[in-house]
Amino acid sequence: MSINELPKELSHDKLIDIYKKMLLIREFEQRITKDAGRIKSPLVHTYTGEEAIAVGACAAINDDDYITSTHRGHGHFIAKGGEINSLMAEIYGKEVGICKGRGGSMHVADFSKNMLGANGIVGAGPPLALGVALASKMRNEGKVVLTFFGDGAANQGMLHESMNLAVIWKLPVIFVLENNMYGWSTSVNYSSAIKNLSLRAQGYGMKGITINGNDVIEVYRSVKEAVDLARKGGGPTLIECKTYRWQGQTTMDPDKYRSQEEKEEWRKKCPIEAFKVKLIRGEIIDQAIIQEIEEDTVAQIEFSVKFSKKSPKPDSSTVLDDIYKNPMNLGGN
Ligand SMILES: Cc1ncc(C[n+]2csc(CCOP(=O)(O)OP(=O)(O)O)c2C)c(N)n1
Ligand SMILES: [Mg+2]
Repeated sequence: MSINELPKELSHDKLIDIYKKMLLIREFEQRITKDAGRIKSPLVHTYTGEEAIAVGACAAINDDDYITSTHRGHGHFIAKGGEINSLMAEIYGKEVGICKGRGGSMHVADFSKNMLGANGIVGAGPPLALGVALASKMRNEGKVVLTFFGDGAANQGMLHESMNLAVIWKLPVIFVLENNMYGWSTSVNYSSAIKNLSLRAQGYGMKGITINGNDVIEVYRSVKEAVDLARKGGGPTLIECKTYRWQGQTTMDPDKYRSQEEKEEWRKKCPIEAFKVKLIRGEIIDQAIIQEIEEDTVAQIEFSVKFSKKSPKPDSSTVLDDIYKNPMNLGGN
């Protein structure tokens, strides 16, 4: 494999940044998994095994473009440039968390990065993305919106209403379907009669493609093409990324509904290992750089854990802050 197989427009530094972000997501979540019993945030969903999708997709957009996330949102947050101390502190429920410890794992958002939020309601991201894309179009801002959602969400009515409206209004939305083969314990083979969910785009007159979601470069290239089309006023694209979640649905899930063979088969298709091989063959990194990146990643995460543990919880007197405009007068305006 030669460097030509890596996109020419991606600089040496950008390729390393992609690798670092994938590794940061992986190590961040493995660290949370270790502490799962002590973390107060209810239902922590890890993105382990799916890192190439968020990182590849976010590499194809600008800092001022938008994303909407899912209940499995840490990877999207980090991929969009979110800072890990405030993410970790949020998951630990601390005042210095990105949402002041009120949101927890399933509701992380960073408006300063145009990361518009994880979402506990399956399928709720796409309609929000639609509104943001409509605003961008009406203001002539030229910004695009990536909306991530799962194979389970692919069966939600609001996703289909969103896809239809996005096409007829030619909105700059890219629908990024993370098909990890399961919606909780339900196999996609049971919940859908078609093999490739991207086929559904045809019903709305939209381009739809199915790609290898474990290949960060394939994700980048596909999203880039869709983004270029959307910026030119060509409307939305549906990109189905086939992948697999390595852990249970949540860190509390005993995960008895999937066979050991299936899990092992997918672990062999690790997106980070696959990209590492490409980078080594392309002479972008070597063993010394890999070790340096790994050590730095672990150090960043350990710092974020220490920072989170020693930071104070929100004061109980602030429990109604940011919920009601006037907490002492609930009936007022
Ligand atoms: C509207 C709604 N229905 C059901 C749930 C419960 N629920 C949480 S995650 C999940 C599975 C979602 O599967 P998928 O969209 O494939 O995303 P994945 O978890 O695989 O990333 C379900 C059913 C929910 N949170 N919201
Ligand atoms: Mg799924």
